Amino acid sequence: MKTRNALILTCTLMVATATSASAPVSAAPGPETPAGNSAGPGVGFDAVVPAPVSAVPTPGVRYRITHKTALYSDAPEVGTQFATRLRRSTGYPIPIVGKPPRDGISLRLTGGVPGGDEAYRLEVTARGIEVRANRPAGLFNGVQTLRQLLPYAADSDTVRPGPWTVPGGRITDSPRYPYRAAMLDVARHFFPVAAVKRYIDQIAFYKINHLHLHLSDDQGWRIAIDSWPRLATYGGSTAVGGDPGGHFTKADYREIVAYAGARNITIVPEIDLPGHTNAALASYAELNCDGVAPPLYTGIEVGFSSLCTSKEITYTFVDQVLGEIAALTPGPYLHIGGDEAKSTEPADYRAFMARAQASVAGHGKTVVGWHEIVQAETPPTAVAQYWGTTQNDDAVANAGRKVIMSPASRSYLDMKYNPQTRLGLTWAGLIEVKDAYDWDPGAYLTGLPAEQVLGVEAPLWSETLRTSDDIEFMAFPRLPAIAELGWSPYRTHDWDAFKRRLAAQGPRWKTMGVDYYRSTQIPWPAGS
Ligand code: TNX
Repeated sequence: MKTRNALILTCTLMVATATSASAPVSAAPGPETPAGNSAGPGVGFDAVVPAPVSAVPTPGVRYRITHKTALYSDAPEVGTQFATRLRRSTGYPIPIVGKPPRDGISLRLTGGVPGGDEAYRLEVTARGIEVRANRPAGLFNGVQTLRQLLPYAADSDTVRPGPWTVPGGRITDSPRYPYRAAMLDVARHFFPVAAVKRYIDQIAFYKINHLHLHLSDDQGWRIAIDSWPRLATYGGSTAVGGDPGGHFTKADYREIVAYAGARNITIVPEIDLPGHTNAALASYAELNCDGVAPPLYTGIEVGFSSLCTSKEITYTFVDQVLGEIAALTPGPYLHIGGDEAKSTEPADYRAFMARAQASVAGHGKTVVGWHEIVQAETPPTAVAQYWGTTQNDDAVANAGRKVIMSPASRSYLDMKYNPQTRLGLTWAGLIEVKDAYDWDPGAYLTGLPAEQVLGVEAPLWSETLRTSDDIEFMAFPRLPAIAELGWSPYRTHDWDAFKRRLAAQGPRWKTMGVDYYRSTQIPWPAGS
């Protein structure tokens, strides 16, 4: 069988340069650790990912979280999450109090922080820690930074000895782009709610603020649709390789949306149209031009399926499905795929996409589509997601539409790191950490005006992935690289600095049980 691997063979072999581990460091910061700005190795102001806009340590100053430390928050959800986390690892009570404490942590919506809803200011003095923001999203982001200033053990699920020291200083921070996303393909293999929540926790730590869920494909339909129930019950019954299928009930989906929302993440649901639809075509014979339902599909070939663009029932189907998804989704975007419609004639593709986009608008949402969508007429608000392997695509660059940058040869988390990587594909090349990091989304696509870039996304396709361990191994450490491209000002872009900051994440992932790829490009601390 021809697979994607055979489709694009230009795969540059990156030779991973072995970097010797830096000075041995211990994961147990304490008074013996070097004095100055750091509460311990890898937890200083110079170890935060994504790099903040400005971080100024106060030499010699530190705050210590103790059994007396209390927490105040103007955003109850953000405060509760952080206090819960601290209680688990420190064993301290960390009471939530009604006004900013004298000795403690204050998360305050004071306004006046430059940089918008997601911006924050963080100040650590000997007396306490204060995060200020305009909106809860900013406080959430500030807390993620604060977590990286704490000793590694602070993210443990069990009580650890401490001490719980935070280096003194001030951080002022806000994002480069409003859209910073990860994508999870739950169609090729299904991942249950718990696995999606686990990934949400992991990506939120790096200030990712959108999770694109690829909910339907040839191999499976993963969301219950009341008006077309067989999509989920039959179309969702299998997966790649004959592995078990599954689908989200509407209650499951709402649970994911709420969980994500509490972590500053907007869900972007994708129903891939008009290709990548075998699961739907298998579920309902009337969606096929010949009226015959094909069998369910468990291979990884692409481009063979298409909805029947000449049948009116197809548009009823599309409108009802998108209507139900829109009703479940508080975020502004509906992703309608549009990629690799190799079995749809170009004219039919354009006509179909025009109507599908009208449906999206009719349900009050903004269209996102893979970049092929620019071949159809799009409303001015439509967003194209670039997934090409080159830096040249005039049709996308000149479309006058916002673009999400997810170039496959840089940001596809399902590409292997090296020829030996046990998971993943290679059609877009091998992607080592440096390849994932070392590009500029604002200047990557030739001719695309910088202001047209809405942000970045790191898609994770799941043809070869079955478990959370698999997800984590492919996403870490590349996801934080893409997250940094989305958040940090480009003037902070520096591979040598990044790899040191990234190295400091290793012990955190180890503490959290995240199964990451120990790239030889990164000087991981000993023992991580
Ligand atoms: C391309 S990128 C696809 C997916 C595959 C992926 C595998 C895009 C829009 N389509 O259907 O899962 O490659 O890497």
